[in-house]
Amino acid sequence: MQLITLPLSPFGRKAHIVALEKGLDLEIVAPPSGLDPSVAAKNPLAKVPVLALATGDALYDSPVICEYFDTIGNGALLIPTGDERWPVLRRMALADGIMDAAVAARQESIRPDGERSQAFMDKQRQSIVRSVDAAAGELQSFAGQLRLDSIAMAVALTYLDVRHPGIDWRSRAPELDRWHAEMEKRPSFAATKPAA
Ligand SMILES: N[C@@H](CCC(=O)N[C@@H](CS)C(=O)NCC(=O)O)C(=O)O
Repeated sequence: MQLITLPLSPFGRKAHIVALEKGLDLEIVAPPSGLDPSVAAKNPLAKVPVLALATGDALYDSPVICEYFDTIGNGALLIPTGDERWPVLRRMALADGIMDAAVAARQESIRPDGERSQAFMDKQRQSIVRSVDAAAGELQSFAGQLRLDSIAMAVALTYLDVRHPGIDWRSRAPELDRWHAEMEKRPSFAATKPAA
């Protein structure tokens, strides 16, 4: 299996961490950009990550890839079954939403002068801050167990550090900060740490 992703993509990192936690062998392939034809040929949305399967089929987007890894991999389920499933998926959506807003704000910030919208970037930043506060408010619900929600949230916070160092989420949420620091020590996180 090949995971086609970009080095700083938080969605790709989340999927890669899930594969490592589930003991799966994965080849990481980095296209020159998300718009590379090699990506669009497998995912018409032209976004990474894309999982290229040995059958020639491809899977996207990252929640689908993560659930696939959870299904075929070893060890405890990262997406539980039964009633516990839904809050885990909701919190993963919260973390993915932080990533979406952070990626959108970053892309807007590098548009040429005159084309950039401060209002758009402010809206994304407000969404990020509100969502970090919400995550901090329910930290006890996901801190205790390694699941898809905790993996996604830790990845989202690291992506903020890399792309939005001006968003001081740590002083807003010191307990989230302590938990995040422990998550980043896991071998799967250390092996996928984005270069600053
Ligand atoms: N919902 C998608 C989001 C993927 C996404 O936004 N990927 C970004 C990189 S972090 C991308 O490929 N952007 C390329 C583009 O928008 O042109 C997922 O979870 O996989």
